[in-house]
Amino acid sequence: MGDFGESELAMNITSRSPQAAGATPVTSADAAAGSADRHSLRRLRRSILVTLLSGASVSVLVVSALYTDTTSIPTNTFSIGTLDISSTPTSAVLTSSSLRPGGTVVGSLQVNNAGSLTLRYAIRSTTTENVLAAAIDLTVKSGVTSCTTSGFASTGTVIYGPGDLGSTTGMALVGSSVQGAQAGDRTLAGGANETLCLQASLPTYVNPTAQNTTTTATFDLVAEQTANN
Ligand SMILES: [Ca+2]
Repeated sequence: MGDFGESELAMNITSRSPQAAGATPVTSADAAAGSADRHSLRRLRRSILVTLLSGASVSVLVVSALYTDTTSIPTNTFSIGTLDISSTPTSAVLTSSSLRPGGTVVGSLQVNNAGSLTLRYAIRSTTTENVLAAAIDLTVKSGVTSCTTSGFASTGTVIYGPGDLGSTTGMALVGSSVQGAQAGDRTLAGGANETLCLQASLPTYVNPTAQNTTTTATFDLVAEQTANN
C-alpha cells in the first residue's frame, strides 16, 4: 500500500512541474524559486505519506477491534426443598372416656417427613387443664414392635417419661422446639417416617380433685431443617 501511494503521489507532483518542452530558460532567481518549490513539494510528499501511513495503521486497529467471541454456560437452576411434617393419625392418638386409677391406654403415632429435606423435630403437649394432666403418667417409646400394652412393656426405647401429659402453657415431651439441635430431638430423612408408641396410665392413687374431670391434650410436632442449623 505504501508503494502504491508513493507512485501515485509522484505522478501528481510531476504533472505540476513548471518545466515543459520548448519553454523559456529559467533565471537564477527562477531556479532558486524552483528549488524552494521542490523542497516544499518533498516536504508535502513526506507529510502526505506520513498521513497515508498513519491512516493505514488506524484502519488495521479498527479491523482488529471487530473480533468478538461469546460462550454461554446454561442450566444454572436452583430449587428450594420442602420441609413438611405430618402424622398418622392426625388426631386422637390416645383417648379414654373412663380411665380409672391403675388403668392404661396405648396409641400408635406415625411421624412422617413428607418433604424433601432432612428434618429434626420435637414434641410439645398443651392440655386444657393442669390437675388431671399432671396426674396422668405419659410414656413415649420408639421401636416398639407392636403398639399394645404388652408390646409396649416388652419392647422399644423410652424417649419420654413417665411424666405429665402436658400443661396449659405447653410442655416439652420429646426434644426441644427451640431452634437448633438439642438433646432428645428426633431426626428424619426426607420421605422417611417413624412410629412412636404412647402409653398413658393413671396411678392407683389420684388426687381427689382430679375426679370427674376431663383434660384434652394437643401434641405439636415442631420440625426444623437440619442443614445449616
Ligand atoms: Ca430443636
